[in-house]
Amino acid sequence: MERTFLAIKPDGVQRGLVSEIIGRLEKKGFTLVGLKLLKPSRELAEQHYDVHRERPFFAGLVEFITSGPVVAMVWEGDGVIASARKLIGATNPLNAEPGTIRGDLGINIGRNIIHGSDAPETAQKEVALWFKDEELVNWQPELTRWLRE
Ligand code: D4T
Repeated sequence: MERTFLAIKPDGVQRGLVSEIIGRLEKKGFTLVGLKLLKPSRELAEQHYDVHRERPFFAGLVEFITSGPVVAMVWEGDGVIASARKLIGATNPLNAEPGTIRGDLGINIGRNIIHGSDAPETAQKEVALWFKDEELVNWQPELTRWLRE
């Protein structure tokens, strides 16, 4: 079953948006299989954003992500990687469609509330970076037959 890594960034946690965001994913029908609150180390943040190392916003991004609590999550379901990206919306919240998390709840690219893996390879890498195997729970919601034909 497909899995993705999602993280509510410090702005989302500070603004009290954790339940709103988790609620949207639950209501969509995806399954939460990993969840923890942490203040990421600089090393973890730099590894997570390694592809952006040479970009001008890298230092600020690492500073921001390490500044406060992050809710790190793994969600499971058919097509969850692409679907979660759609639920999240465009990187710049001002360009994100209404109805998406960033479109409804944000106004600034440096405070865009949530991260979501963008492809199967990154999802696999990010799940392994943020979670140990034993921190993930294999379970089947009882309502699966009401969600999937
Ligand atoms: P993440 O990775 O946080 O889910 O965001 P996206 O996948 O939507 O966007 P991204 O990787 O291009 O950017 C990562 C992260 O950097 C911040 N950012 C980005 C920023 O502060 N200034 C910028 O100009 C850009 C492009 C926002 C998200």
